[in-house]
Amino acid sequence: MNILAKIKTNEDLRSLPAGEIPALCEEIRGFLLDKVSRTGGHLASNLGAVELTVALHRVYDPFRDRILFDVGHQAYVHKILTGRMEGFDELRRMDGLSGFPKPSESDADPFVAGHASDAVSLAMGMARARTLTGENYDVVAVVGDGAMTGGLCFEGLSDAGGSDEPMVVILNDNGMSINESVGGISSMLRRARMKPGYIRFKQGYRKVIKRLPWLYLAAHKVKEKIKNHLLPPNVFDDLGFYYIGPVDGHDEARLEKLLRWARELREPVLLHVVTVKGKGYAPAEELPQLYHGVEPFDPAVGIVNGAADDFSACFGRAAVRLAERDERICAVTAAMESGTGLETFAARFPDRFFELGIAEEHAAAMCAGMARQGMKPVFAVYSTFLQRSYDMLLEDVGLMGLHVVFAVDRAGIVGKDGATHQGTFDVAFLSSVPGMKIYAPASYAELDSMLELALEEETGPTALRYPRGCEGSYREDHSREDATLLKEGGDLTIVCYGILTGAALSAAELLEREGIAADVVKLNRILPLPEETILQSLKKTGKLLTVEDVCRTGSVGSRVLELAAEKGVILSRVRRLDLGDGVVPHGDVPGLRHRLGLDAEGICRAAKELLHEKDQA
Ligand SMILES: Cc1ncc(C[n+]2csc(CCOP(=O)(O)OP(=O)(O)O)c2C)c(N)n1
Repeated sequence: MNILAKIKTNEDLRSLPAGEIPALCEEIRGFLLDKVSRTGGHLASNLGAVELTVALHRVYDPFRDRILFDVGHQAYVHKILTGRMEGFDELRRMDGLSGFPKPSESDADPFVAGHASDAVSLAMGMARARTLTGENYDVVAVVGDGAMTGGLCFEGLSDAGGSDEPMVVILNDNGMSINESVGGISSMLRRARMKPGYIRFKQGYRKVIKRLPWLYLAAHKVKEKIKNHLLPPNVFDDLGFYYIGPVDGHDEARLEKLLRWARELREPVLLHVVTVKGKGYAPAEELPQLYHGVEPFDPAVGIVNGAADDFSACFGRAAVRLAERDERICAVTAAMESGTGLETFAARFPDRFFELGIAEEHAAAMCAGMARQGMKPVFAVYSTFLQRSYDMLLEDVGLMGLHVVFAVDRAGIVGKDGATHQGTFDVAFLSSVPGMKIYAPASYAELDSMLELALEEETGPTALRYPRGCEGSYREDHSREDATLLKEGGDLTIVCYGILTGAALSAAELLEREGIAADVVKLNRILPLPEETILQSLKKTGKLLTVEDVCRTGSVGSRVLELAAEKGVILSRVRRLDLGDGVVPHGDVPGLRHRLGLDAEGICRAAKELLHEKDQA
């Protein structure tokens, strides 16, 4: 680490002799592999973006200029080069360095990032602000070919291309999203990458033009004609961008030159950079999807794939089982095929599997179209990314009362990806969709049979929310009841659902040892609320403790309070254990639950506090 250790400031990096840059890039790769293999994190994307990020930091000043990494999972090198190298020992750990850009961590991070396809819009806003205030800084958006499959990205590109705002969009094209990039945009990029005739022409052209710069303007028009002839129509040109590329994204010196040129053009420029995801670590180059996001592993051995069973895998199995007997069942994903456990479904029913790219809005609307024509679509999607589909949930699915099933994976606290990825808002927004039903499986058995219920017995929009990872101590199956009184006691009512059921039961046992008897009411379905079971218990105890891993607004706890008020059930004491405003930082899931009081100990403590409070009634 001789060179990297010397880079303390952006000035140090800029003044490094060009001859030392390849060695610096190798050191950065070594550092990334060493650290990320210990902590876990996004590996392959960062290995592929080393030269690009170094070039960006030699051309731009990350503290003055605004460099926006789309998604932001590929910003590790940016963190290393902006004074956060030391933090990598605690990457993604509680109170440690975030795995995504975070302005509270550094002024070099202009925005909280984590959801795809927004960087061009953000950059456009910043470019306009610059024009309006007359300030002087450059704006750059780095967007992967995966992120470019998102509709929002094209809204931004359309606006930017039609404006005269100087800005540079760098398309980091590695042919991969988490899995292979899909759709027409990715085919277009593939064709652009594969046009050697044009690249050869451009190389020759560049040599000539270098010697005769006065020829540039006249030659540019001719070049555009030749380019249009040799290349298929380029959507970026058509949108109004000055398109440069495709170029080798691992040739740092060349990237620097092109970035300087792009900056000087003072118009919207799209620089198309071709990189290799996982570059420099053979196993990651070979299987970039496996090394996209990793748990700790031994780099000498590589990832040994002994994936543990989890809710996603269980969902995938159930979907296959049900699709075997009903040809109308289709599975839909927005770029999360492996994450949502749909690999077997995709292989078994290729005609009924639809991977749409990072296109959650399209996915929800597309499912509505399918359902309208008699199919049974299941959209498997992470809770946090389903936020993108809210309007389609309301308009296209809800108002039409269509039978679309939403398999809402990663609901609740997801852990190390942090605030942008926590699934804390789904209960609130799903509850406002007309006609929506929400199931909350707490075990694999419940997920399996609730998916069956959702597909075979429900009719309108139906969601199942389940967490990241494995089932806990609760393994039962009460899917056929709306709510279940799991434990009986007269002192207070604990209302729980989903993965926190185990903790609520353990808390009730801890309370029992102290002579406190709690009713534990488990909701198997949280929308509509199973009113009868809840009211029965509340009438008996008059004291309510709700336990859930969602934001308070629109929570089950809030709805239970409304229910009690409407039905005239007087509660003397109330406590809602939840995630407040829904913003939960990164960290390991058990650690976060402990800190937030959502483990057995915390629930027990809350129950005791509740019982010792003065009566409200
Ligand atoms: C709205 C949204 N949907 C899904 C994701 C999950 N996701 C994170 S990275 C990624 C792939 C991004 O691919 P690309 O932009 O090409 O970057 P690469 O990792 O290939 O460098 C996906 C689908 C997300 N972050 N945001």
